[in-house]
Parts: sequence; C-alpha cells; structure tokens
Amino acid sequence: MAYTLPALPYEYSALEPHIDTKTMELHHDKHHATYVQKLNDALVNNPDLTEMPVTELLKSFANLPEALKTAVKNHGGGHANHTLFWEIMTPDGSKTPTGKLAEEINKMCTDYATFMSHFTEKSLGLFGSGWTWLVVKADKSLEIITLPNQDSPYMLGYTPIMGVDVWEHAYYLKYQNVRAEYLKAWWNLVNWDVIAEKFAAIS
Ligand code: MN3
Repeated sequence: MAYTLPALPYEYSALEPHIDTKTMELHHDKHHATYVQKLNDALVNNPDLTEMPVTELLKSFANLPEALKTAVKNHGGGHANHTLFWEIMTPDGSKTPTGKLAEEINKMCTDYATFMSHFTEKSLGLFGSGWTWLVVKADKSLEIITLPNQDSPYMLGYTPIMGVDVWEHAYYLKYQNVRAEYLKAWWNLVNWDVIAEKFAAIS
C-alpha cells in the first residue's frame, strides 16, 4: 500500500494570522504531497517497505538497501516531519506544557521561558534548510536538536514529539527572510496537549 498525504486536522486558514492560508495550502498540498509522491516513486519496487508506517521505515534506515537511502532520508523524512508538524499546531490548544512533560522541560531548561529561548536560538542558528526538534532519547530524557534538510530524528534513534520547520517555504510568503518573526508567531500555535500525549505514550 502506498503512503498517503494526511489531511490537515484543521482548515487551511485556521492558523491565521500567524501562518497564512496561502502558505498552508502550498506547504501541505504541494510540498508535503511531493514528499509523499517521491517516496512512493522510490519504493515502487519494494511494496514490503511501504507496509511499514513511515516512522518505522525511518527507524530501520540503517538496514535499508543503499540504493533507497537517499530517497527515504529526503522524502520519507519529509513525509514524517510534516505529518508531525501539522499535528503539533493548533489555534486553540494549551499554550504551555503541563504535567510530567512540563517537569521534564523544566529539568532541562529551568522554566518554559528559557526553553522557548533556547529552542528559538537554535532555530535561528540553523544555517540553510532544516528543522529544530524536541526529542525523547532512549533514557526518556528530552533534548533540543537541529537537523539539516529533512533528516529525521528517528534515524538517530530519537523520538520527535515537537518540531518547527525552518525551511524558507514554511514562512517566506508572509515573513520573507525574517525567520525570527515567523518563530515568534509560531509559538502561539504550539499544541501542548498533543505533545503531552505523544510524550506520555513513550515515557
Ligand atoms: Mn516544509
């Protein structure tokens, strides 16, 4: 079975004014759809692999045939990364972490404001295209990491529970080159309810 583009869990306009409708349409219907299409194209002769959820495909990256690795890294990563990105944004979820997740974030960064500031600094410091991730490591501790392009934290054995896309296609129409303004607006959309559920599921 081929991979499919998941529908957005809200309207294209739902994240206005922080992320504009046109950007959401292009980002989901063109960019994300292309990752799905190219992943399916690359795996057309390996239908056994497409039986796996894309996150499992990325976890098993090291064992994949060499000829498929670049496509899985770029397009499988792109598919998984964007799927998570849509899920962890919302116009109306909890605006701050709660419960055990909040405790772990505070253990790592003292408090939520410091966490936001570290996460934002890393995102601003990422040269070129990539993502900043909040990941859960094997020992269940949290870490903020950046990865280039569409590289997936799953390839490193980490579980991403939150991330921000800092490719220019994520913000250029509204914010042009000003990544800092996009990030400042993006914090208004982070869905801490969903992220807490993801954390609870693996910790
Ligand atoms: Mn993107």
